[in-house]
Amino acid sequence: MSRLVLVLGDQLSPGLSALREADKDNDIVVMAEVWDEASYVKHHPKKIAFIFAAMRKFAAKLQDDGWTVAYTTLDSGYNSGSINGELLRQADAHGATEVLATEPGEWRLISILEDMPIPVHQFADDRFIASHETFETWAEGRKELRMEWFYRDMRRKTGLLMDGDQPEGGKWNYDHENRKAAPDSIDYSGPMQFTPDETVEEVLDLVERRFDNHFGTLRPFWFATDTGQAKRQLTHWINKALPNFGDYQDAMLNDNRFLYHSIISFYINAGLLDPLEVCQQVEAAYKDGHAPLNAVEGFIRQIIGWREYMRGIYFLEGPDYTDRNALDHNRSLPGLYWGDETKMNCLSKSVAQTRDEAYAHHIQRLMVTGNFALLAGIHPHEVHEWYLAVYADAYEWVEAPNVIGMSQFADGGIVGSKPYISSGSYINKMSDYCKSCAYKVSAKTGDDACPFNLLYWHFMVRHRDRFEKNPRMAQMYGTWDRMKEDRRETVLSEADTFLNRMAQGALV
Ligand code: FAD
Ligand code: DLZ
Ligand code: SF4
Repeated sequence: MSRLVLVLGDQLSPGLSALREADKDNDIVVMAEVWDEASYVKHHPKKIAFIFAAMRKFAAKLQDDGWTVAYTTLDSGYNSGSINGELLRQADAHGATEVLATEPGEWRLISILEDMPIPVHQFADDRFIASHETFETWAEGRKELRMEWFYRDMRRKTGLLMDGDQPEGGKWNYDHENRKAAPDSIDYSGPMQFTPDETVEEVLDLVERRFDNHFGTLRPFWFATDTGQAKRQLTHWINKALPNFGDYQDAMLNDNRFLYHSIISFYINAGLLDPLEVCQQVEAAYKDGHAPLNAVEGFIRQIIGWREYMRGIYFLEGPDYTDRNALDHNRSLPGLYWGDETKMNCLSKSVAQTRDEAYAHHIQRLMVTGNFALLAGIHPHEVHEWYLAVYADAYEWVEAPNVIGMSQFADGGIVGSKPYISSGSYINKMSDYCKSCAYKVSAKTGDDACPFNLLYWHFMVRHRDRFEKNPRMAQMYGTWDRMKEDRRETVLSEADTFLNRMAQGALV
C-alpha cells in the first residue's frame, strides 16, 4: 500500500524529513498549487510566481531522481483548491491511506493536517538548527528571552566563528561597527537577475491571469527559481558585496534598493538554500581573508541568531501569537501601504520598492513601514497581514515574530525589551530620504513638520504608564517633561490632526 508524501511550497529541499522517511519505490509525492494558500492573504504576484515556478522545477527534479510525483497545477480542472483537498483527492486516486509530511511553518496548516480524516505523520522540520525542544529548553525558566544569549548557544552548537570555546576575535558581537550611515555611492550592482525560462514564463502568464487584483508588480521577474541559480546569487554576493555588508547594513538610499544585502531570504525560506551551508560559505570567506569579521559575524548572527530565534518564539508562543495587541492599537492600515500617494518620501519609496520587488531590507521594514505603523497606532493584526502578503520571503513562522514582536511590540515585550520607535532624525541619519521629502525633518511642529516627529511624542505620551519606568526610555520622558507646556500641546494636537486626516484618506 503506497503512502502520500506532502511537499509544500516552502519545503523545496531534497533532504526534507518527509522525503527521508518515504520509500521512493512505493510512495507518491504530492505537490499542489492551490487557491487557498495563494489567497488566504493576497500574496504579492512575484511571491506566488516564485513559489509556483520553484515548485514546478523541484517536482521535475524529484521525478528525475526517481520519485513518482502527483503534481496539481492551479489551473488543473481537478484542483480542489486546498492542501487537504488535494491530499484526499490523491489518496483516493492512488489508494493511499496515510500521509507523511514535514511540519508546516504555520499553525493554521499544522491544524489542517491534524484534522485530516486519514492519518498524517508530521515530522520535525530539521532544516533549522534549533529544534522546538532545543528552543524550549533554552527558554525555560528565563525571565527574558533575549536573542543574544540564544545566539551564543547557536555559535557553540554549530562551531561557526569559534576559536575553541571562545568567539573568533574575542567578541561575540560586532554590531557597533555595523551602523554606518548611507554612503554616497554603492559599488555593487545588486542581486543576480535571472531571465525567465519556459517554466517561469508559463507561471508568469498564469499568475498574470489569476492574481491581477493582488498588490504588486509581476514583471520584470528576475528571481532565482532553483537551487543552482540561488547558489549562484549567494556566491556572486559573497564575492562582490559581503565585505561591505556589515558597515552599511542599516543604511537606506533613494536610488538603491538592495545596497549590500544578500537577497537570499526568499531562497533560504523556500528551501532552495540550506542555512548552515550558507553560513559555512560565508565563514570561509572570512577565513580566506576576503571579508572582515564585522561583516561575517553580522551576517551569521542574522541567520543562526535572529532567524532561528524568531522561529523559536513563534512556536513557543502558540497559535494566538498573531492576535496579540498589547498596546491596544486599533487604527486601520492607511491606503498608503497599498500604494496610495503620500508626501512622506521614506514611506513612498519603501512601499514603491515593496510593490515592485516584493522586497525591502530590514531597516526599511523596521524603521520606516514598521515604525510608522507603530507610532500611528495601527492594529497589529492588519500590519501582520500586510507584511505576510507583500514580501516574497514572508511565511508566518518568521514574519509574525518580526512584526507582532519586534516591530509592533504587540507581544508586550517578548522579542524586544523596548519598542523600535524613532522620530525622523534616525531616518535622516541612515538615509537620503529626507533630502527629497515634502516634509522637513528638522521641523518639529507646523505644516511641514515631519510626521514621525509628531507621532513619536504622541506614542510616548499615550503609552507613558507602560514605558516611563523602562530605563532605556526614561531619558526621553525627561526631554518631553522639559518642553514648554504650550509646545507639548501643539505637538499632540498636530499629531491628532495628522492621524485624523490620515483616517479620512486625505493626502498626508
Ligand atoms: P540580509 O540583510 O542580507 O540578511 C541575511 C539573512 O539573515 C536574511 O536572508 C535572513 O535569512 C536572515 N535575517 C536577517 N534578519 C532576520 C530577522 N529579523 N528574522 C529572520 N531572519 C533574518 N525575514 C524573512 O525572512 N521573512 C519575513 O517575513 C520577514 N519579515 C520581517 C518583518 C519586519 C517588520 C522586520 C523588521 C524584518 C523582517 N524580516 C523577515 C527580516 C529581514 O528584514 C529579512 O530577512 C531581510 O530583509 C531579507 O533580506 P536579505 O536576504 O537581503 O537579508
Ligand atoms: C505561500 C504559498 C503559496 C502562495 N502557495 C502555495 C501553494 O500553492 N502550495 C503550497 O504547497 N504552498 C504554498 N505556499 C506556501 C504555504 O503557504 C506554506 O507552506 C505555509 O504558509 C507554511 O509555511
Ligand atoms: Fe520620512 Fe520625515 Fe524624512 Fe520625510 S522628513 S523622509 S517623512 S523621516
